[in-house]
Amino acid sequence: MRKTKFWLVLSLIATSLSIFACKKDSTATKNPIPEEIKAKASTKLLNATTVATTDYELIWSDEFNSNGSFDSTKWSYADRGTVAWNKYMTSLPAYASQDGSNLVLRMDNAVVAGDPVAYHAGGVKSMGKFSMTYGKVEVRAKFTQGRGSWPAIWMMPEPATAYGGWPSCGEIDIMEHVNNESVMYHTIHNGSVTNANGGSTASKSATYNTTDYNLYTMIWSPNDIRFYVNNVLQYTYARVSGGGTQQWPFDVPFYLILNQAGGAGWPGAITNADLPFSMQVDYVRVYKLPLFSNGDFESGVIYPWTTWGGGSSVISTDARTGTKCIRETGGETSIEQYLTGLTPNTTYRFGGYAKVSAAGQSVSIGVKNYGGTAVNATIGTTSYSSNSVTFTTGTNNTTATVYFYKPLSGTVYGDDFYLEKL
Ligand SMILES: [Ca+2]
Ligand SMILES: [Ca+2]
Repeated sequence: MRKTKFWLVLSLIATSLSIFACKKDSTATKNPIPEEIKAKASTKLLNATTVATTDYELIWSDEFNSNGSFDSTKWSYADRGTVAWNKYMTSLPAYASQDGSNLVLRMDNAVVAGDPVAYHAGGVKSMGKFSMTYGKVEVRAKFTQGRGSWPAIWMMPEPATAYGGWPSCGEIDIMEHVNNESVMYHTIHNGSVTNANGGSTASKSATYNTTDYNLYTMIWSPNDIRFYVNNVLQYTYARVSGGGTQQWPFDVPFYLILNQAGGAGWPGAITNADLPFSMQVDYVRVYKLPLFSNGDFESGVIYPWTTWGGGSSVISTDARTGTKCIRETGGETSIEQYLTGLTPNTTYRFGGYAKVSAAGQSVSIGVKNYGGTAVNATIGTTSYSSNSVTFTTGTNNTTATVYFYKPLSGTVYGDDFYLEKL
């Protein structure tokens, strides 16, 4: 579906003039499952009645630690097509197989009897077997460089045309790399950012470790899509209020594609001396978003809360616990967190701790858009005290918005917000 990215050709020419060493490393390193995955049962329980709402829960993964064919319950071959990325795809097992530690996707110019194309490349997709809306995707992978190479880790919608043909349907490119560049790319495609040549204005390059594995992470929430390399945030593509599905077609299921490609489109022609190309994928892990997170602000950022009024910041004084809290100052100010994955017809409690800077001020803890009338509770103490609201989701409601709202002037502080399923 992707088209030639002419917009980058000039920079690619410039890059290719300074040719980096072509890497042909293929040594696999087994990566153990981290303790955080093994112990995904939450250690963050606030009390006996609190559900594990603050952790990412692993919902789908492939560690690729077998030998031979990939797991056909999770993947199928990426089909050969007529566009740049898929014109050399093959279903020959030698181009997409496991080596005991990795999924290995290869590309070379070997002669294949009965299939006289110049190159063969391997790729897999989870279409029809796994797709997701919102969550976190982690892919640990390494790949060779080479003139004409184009490995990619990306996602497409399922069904494909929920919002029309490409690019209106949307595309999430978690990682793409071309040729011998020292950077890889995170890119969003949709009807707003993709131009007639197939290039996108929503694209960001990031350096990566060119000689080893890197961890590519994408966190997709109803508010934005965030891309990380080795746990460092590199690019955020935000939903624009009122932007419609042309700007945000990202509220339907998307499936995963892992492929080695090349020889057409963005990277241009292959230099055969640089073959074979390969990508080794150590694992793919997919998590659902926490119901609620960053209630203690120890992350140092407001995300995934959103703000309005402009007077909100995470500060390193006045914390109730830990070292950080949220401060709201100036006029009318609020932070909100959009919750997804709630259970319909279920009662929850949202609460937290707050204090105001002077007697007579107040701040509200509340919930709205859950299928019932908005509810809130106020705090007006000059030292931290708690309050909470309970709400019961509607028959068809799985979302809600919780907030911490200051209606007037003055300064207030909040910390240790929590969500409980009652
Ligand atoms: Ca592995
Ligand atoms: Ca705190």
